[in-house]
Amino acid sequence: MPHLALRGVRAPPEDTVTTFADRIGRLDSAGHAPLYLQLQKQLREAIQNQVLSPNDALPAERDLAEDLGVSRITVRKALDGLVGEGLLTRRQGAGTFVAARVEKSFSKLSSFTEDMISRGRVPRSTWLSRATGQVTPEESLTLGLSPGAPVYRFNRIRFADDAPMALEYSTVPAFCMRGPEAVEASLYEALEKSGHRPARALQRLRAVLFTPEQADLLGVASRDPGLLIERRGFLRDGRVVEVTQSYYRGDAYDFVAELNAAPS
Ligand code: 16G
Repeated sequence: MPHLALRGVRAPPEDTVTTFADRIGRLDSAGHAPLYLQLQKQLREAIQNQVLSPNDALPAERDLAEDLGVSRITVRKALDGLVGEGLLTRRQGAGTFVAARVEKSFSKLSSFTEDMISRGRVPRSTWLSRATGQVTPEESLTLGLSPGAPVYRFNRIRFADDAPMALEYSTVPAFCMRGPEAVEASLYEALEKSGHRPARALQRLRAVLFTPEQADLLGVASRDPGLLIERRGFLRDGRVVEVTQSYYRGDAYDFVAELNAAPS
């Protein structure tokens, strides 16, 4: 007798059906934090712990709201914030996805290490050099130091999950830390420990073509496009604590910024 059942097409048993809310964790409607902030936290953690992977689609806002038992406005507000941070991306007509390229907020004063960890990536660096030096006449203006003042220089290749992402050349005044060895995995961690993490920064972004030497270090082709961001970080009292030139791979990074219309 022919076997008529369709093989492999079987509804999963009731208790194995997991909704999106089960994957990211439910919200606590009795909790103190506003629901949109709770949702942002759950999504951030899901991305960081790789429960959600790059390019994963989020359910439609309406479905997500229903699944979580919150309003669509709450969902919209939570997602807007994470799009602004660069963790999620919206594709016209297709929905909201976990960002695959590194979408970095242009207005957030975060470190490379923090940026990668928040995306579930493992940051690492190799040293090109880590040395004590003196301010050049040209640098003295940007750093606000007298020519000849001692500085530390940190030149690194920055990796995420073993993929080279950026070249970084940082100079910090010597008053910021006890010596160049104070910086191990993260410059900002070292600055934070000594109470000199920048509280404000100015950034300039420019398109560049990688030189043969830079391309070699990053494992890309010579004259491939890159983004040069120069960051000048300041303490609250106005002293400059960092001048860094970061050369990011153009094929791996998007810089995003949220803009608000001036109040009328
Ligand atoms: C980021 C910063 C860079 C800073 C570095 C510290 C931009 C454009 N640049 O790459 O200025 O020096 O982080 O990272 O965001 P670390 O603490 O991981 O060493």
